[in-house]
Amino acid sequence: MKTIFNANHAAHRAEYEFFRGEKVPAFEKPERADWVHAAVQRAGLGAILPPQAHDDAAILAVHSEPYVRFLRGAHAEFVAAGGDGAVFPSVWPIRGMRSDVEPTNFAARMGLYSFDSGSPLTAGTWQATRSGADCALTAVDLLRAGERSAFVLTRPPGHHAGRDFFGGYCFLNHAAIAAQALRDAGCARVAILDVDYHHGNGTQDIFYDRADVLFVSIHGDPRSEYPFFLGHADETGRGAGSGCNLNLPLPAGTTASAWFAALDQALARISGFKSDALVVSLGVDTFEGDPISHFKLKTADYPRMGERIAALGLPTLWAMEGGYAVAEIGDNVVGVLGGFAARS
Ligand code: SP5
Ligand code: ZN
Repeated sequence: MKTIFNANHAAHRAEYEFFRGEKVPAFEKPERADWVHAAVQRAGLGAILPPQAHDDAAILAVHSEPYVRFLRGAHAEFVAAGGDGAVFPSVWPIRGMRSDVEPTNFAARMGLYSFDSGSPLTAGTWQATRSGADCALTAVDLLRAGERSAFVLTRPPGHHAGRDFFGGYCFLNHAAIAAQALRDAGCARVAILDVDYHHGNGTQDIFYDRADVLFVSIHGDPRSEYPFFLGHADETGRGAGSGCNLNLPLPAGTTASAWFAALDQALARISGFKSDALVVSLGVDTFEGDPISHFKLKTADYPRMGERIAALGLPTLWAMEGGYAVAEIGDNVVGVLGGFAARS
């Protein structure tokens, strides 16, 4: 399996994030991608390639133009107004307020286009996530050329970013960009499987009304786990997309047996959808040693995850999402990909 590596990932680098009003060291840090890169090399998974440049059209197919314009210029705007370091939102348009009028005030626009204060926007955030989109689109090109799978190794992650908002360390939704690009390349139906510990609220947001893209997510129950306000089992899609969204929330403390039972349910739904391709949002924050998550998967469980997913027999694009602070994320990611490659 080929890996498309975002060598610009470290342009996004924040010292701190806010957690319950406290400044804490950032969990989503550059070492994460370096650990995974080293593990890919160590395991001999396959060639590691740079991305090819792609224009903005594929990004604008899933994100709104005002959001992309804001994101691209946000940090420079902050600096021009005298700011330095990372910028965080501080005010949001809650229920009953207007989000249809873009304010001129910078702090107000930070809030309009975000949903949490835990996602530092830094000088290099745009460059890093924009290169991540190029990696995702390069992986789509590889599948179009006949590869059975490709791995997008990038950070910051993407699955919490919606059509017009960032949050959860995510800015552009690389998995969604890839899924839409596969559709535009001629796949009639595309399935997205999100195995990150956290519900992929951004991806769900983007495809919730759509019958051509199935979204399936296994995650910590949002009653107690981030992102809290989406990811419940009764969210099944809307309008034409009714029945094309499946959430499988599991309680904190879930171990491998229950997690893999949910995976079987997820795979049965994907198999019935008869898609032409699969995009996997691959977060390994389901690991028992993850510092911010509460599932109990062990390193030995990850190859089995890849093997089960391979049984779908679909061309598969893997996009790197979460998994934090421990070097095991490299072995866990490569475990999944190696398990998949061994069975396909
Ligand atoms: C892509 C992804 O996995 N995003 C996750 C965003 C989670 N944001 C909330 C972070 C909460 C940090 N909790 C610190 C607990 C320390 N014991
Ligand atoms: Zn996560």
